[in-house]
Amino acid sequence: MVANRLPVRRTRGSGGEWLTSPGGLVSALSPALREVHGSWIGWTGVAGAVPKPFDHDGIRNVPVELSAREIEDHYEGLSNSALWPLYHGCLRPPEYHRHWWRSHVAVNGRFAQCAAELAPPGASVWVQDYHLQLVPGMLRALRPDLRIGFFLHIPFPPRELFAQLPWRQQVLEGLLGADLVGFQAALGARNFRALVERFTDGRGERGVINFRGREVRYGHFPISIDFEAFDTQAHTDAARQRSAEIHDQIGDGRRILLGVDRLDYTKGIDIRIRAFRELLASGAIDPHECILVQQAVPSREHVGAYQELKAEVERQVGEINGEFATLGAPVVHYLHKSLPQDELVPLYMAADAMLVTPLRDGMNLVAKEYVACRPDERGALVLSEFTGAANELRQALIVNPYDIDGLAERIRQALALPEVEQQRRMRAMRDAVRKHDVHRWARVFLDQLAETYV
Ligand code: GDG
Repeated sequence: MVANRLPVRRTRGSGGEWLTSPGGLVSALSPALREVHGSWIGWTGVAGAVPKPFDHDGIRNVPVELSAREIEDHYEGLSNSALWPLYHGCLRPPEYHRHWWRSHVAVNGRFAQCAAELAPPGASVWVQDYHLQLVPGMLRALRPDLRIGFFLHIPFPPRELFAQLPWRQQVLEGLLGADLVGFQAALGARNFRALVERFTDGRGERGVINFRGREVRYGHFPISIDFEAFDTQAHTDAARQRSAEIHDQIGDGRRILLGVDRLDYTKGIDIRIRAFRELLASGAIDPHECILVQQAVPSREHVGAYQELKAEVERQVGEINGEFATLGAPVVHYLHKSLPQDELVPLYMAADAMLVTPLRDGMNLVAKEYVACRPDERGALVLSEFTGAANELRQALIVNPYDIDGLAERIRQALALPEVEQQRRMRAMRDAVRKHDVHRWARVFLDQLAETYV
């Protein structure tokens, strides 16, 4: 496995102990990796010298070093200020700097070199996400014997946007080094084929691209969550009790709207708060009867666009509470921190309506986690049509988040949804996620990779 981050974090500084990171990717891929005594190559998240490879929880962790300069240029720069906004529909103007690109090439080269040295003959290597799109091509050049998979977790943009990337050909050729390239949605896969045909000498048929005498398969593999794990946790007494406590803390009978996101401009947090404010202002929602809890995990705090978003969201929260709160009873509870998993699950369980309103999102796991945490078959999901999850969770209240009136109306509907209707929709969505969980996602991708001809 080759990913930007290792599947472990250090508790405190460089002397702390390693803990497995929470998250679907780690829990989906770890069992398969353990079985074959595989290695996970990734960055530790801090600058400078890295520890030697070490075993943790049955997996060999192989840290890759990034200097402080490379974190600025490759990670915060090229990855998160060029590729991230470009791939998310240019919600912020991408910036292109040649020194960022040089650093990006160097870092991708280091990951590829590390994989080339480590992989046994004929092994399968699975590369993850937009930070490492050059790795498949580089690795193929070093180790033509390997079977290489690549999965992109974010949307793959259409030609009119991707074409602006000064290094479009290098990126496409990097991806074409893989035997199998996976996307979250069919649209991304179609964009990939069209771009390959426009900017490289690759030629496609359905699901296969012929590139310089090799066959590169591509397709969509919508990622999912560990349904069982969330569902099991939601059945525990501790989670039920905590969920009841949250209701008590918030006040008698008040309904809870919930948002859970990384604090990212793709997630539509500001739009959601604006729609909520309009509902309060028009009197459609009574501030004594309903509150919004917005959990916002700090993210990419050194990138300017993220600092601006944080300031804007905090301004909005201040304004709305200033206007509609009463002593001891805010209308928006804003948490800017990462909550432990055993706090997140009760929050999902307590929410009368979950607001998932990204302007663009590869999948959105939060939407799937919410339904997995509702064995009571209660609650309503308001879901942006611009998420990958909307392709599967058809019984959500689907919304165009750019339409503020439409969004406000959907929130109102969610709060008014009759119990039988909540149950009908929730049951169908839970079935969908239960069937297509993250284990199945990994299995389908790896099976298809195993069938590719090397
Ligand atoms: C990228 C793509 C794609 C959130 N707050 C807390 C917390 N979280 C966890 C959630 C969820 C994860 O973070 C967020 O996942 P998303 O899918 O919603 O979004 P991205 O971070 O943007 O992920 C996305 C995903 O990759 C996978 O391919 O779906 O489209 O953008 O799991 O639960 N977890 C804890 N405390 C929090 O406060 N423990």
